[in-house]
Amino acid sequence: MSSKPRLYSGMQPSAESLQIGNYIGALLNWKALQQTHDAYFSIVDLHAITVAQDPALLRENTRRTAAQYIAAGIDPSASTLYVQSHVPAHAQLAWVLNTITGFGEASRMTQFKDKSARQGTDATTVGLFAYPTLMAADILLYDTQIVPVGEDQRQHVELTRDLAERFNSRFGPTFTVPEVSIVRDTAKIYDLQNPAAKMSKSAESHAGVIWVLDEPSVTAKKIMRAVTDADGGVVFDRENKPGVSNLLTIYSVMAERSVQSLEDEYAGRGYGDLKKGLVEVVAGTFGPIRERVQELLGDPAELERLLAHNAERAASVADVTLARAYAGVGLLPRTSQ
Ligand code: ATP
Ligand code: LTN
Repeated sequence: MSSKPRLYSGMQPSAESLQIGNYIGALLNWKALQQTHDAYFSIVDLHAITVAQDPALLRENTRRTAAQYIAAGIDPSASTLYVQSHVPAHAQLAWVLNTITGFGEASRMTQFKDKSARQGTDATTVGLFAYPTLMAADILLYDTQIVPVGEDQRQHVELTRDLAERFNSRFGPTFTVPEVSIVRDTAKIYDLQNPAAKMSKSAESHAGVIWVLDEPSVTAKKIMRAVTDADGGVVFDRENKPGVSNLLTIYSVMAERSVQSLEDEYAGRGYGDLKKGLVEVVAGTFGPIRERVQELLGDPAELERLLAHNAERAASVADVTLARAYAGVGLLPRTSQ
């Protein structure tokens, strides 16, 4: 086993393209963490089907999500990047965890409360209710020590800790109790048309969303039309100049430069110049990523071979933990014939 701490995170294959907020808030962070951790990243397709999905699109978005993560710097030979449904142990352990999870406990999950309130009782499935126990299975199967997630997922990781402790005390030491690591200091990116709202894949209008896979001319138009203010000064001031501050944040992360150096460079030059500079920087970063994504998607057999290889690596760890959990609760092992 690697001496690096074990890390686990996941993302849903819920769109054709990632948006720049995913790139800055999640991907860059994972790319850095994979250097210092034994990292497992899964594309959580079983979680995605807890809300209705078009089957052909889900398959395509799963490939595209994998391709974008690889193209953007997740190294599939250093990190175990795989598709959740390729490792059956996830669904198997989730079932066992369902049997030690209280109905009231699961009912208190705020993501479930929000999503089910939005969808109504008829569209709310048992699968959506069990979303957190499947996530707990993801984490516990790999003896995970660290789970980097956004604040919205904290409650799910805390449930995972409770379930691990409960299982261990009832059935003997089986699971590593993971630590949650909230990704705080990564920049939050706002919608270009509405800098009060977080940029998001599921935004109602796409006019203020920068997609990783958009044509550079489309991205350029969106940046040139980004909402700013009447003041004209290129100065970071989140409160009074949210639009300009958001552009400066994106520019600073993408160009690996300080906001101060950008303020100095663009002092007295106006927003048009700042936007043009940002267009170039975004095109410079996303251009090669888009090309690499096209290459990877152009050879689906190779991409699938790579994912299958990583799923095997994941399964060899997950199966050992599952066997321990099955034995713990008293399931009779099937002996070989
Ligand atoms: P959805 O609209 O479907 O909720 P999303 O684009 O908001 O999707 P998620 O799939 O919920 O993003 O999150 C994936 C990862 O990207 C998470 O780690 C999240 O913290 C990060 N992320 C998403 N949007 C932003 C943003 N605007 N700024 C910074 N990080 C973000
Ligand atoms: N629910 C998470 C995705 C996710 C995950 C995980 C994150 C599924 N399984 C295990 C960390 C660890 C989300 O919506 N961001």
